[in-house]
Amino acid sequence: MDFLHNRPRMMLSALCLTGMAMLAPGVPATAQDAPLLNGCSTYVDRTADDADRTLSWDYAIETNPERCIKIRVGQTVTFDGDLKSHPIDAQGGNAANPFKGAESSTPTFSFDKAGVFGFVCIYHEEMQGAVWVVG
Ligand SMILES: [Cu+2]
Repeated sequence: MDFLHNRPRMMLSALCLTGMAMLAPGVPATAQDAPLLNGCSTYVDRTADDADRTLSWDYAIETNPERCIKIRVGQTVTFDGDLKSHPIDAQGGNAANPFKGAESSTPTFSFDKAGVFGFVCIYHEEMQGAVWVVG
């Protein structure tokens, strides 16, 4: 009888341990699953300190794998191209998108929060992509 009485408590302990493992401290969800945004599902990894984080910003970006780029918090992405002909704006993803309202003001964007941030050319919707920022 005592054995049966103790069983629910043992099961509860097992559930608690499972829950703690799932919360894995220090690993944000964004570091695990590539986000789907603006046709991006796989991302070129440019998280290394010496990686090239400059995109050729012209019509060819439509088929350039670099339009889906993965970086780390604190890194920047530079758009090398004619920002007057191809002004940049935000398109989807997490809030506080650095591309929001950018237009042709700056070619270099800083990312100080983890998440995914979509971008698009205001004149050509096929020019779009996403920056996946991991912690
Ligand atoms: Cu354009």
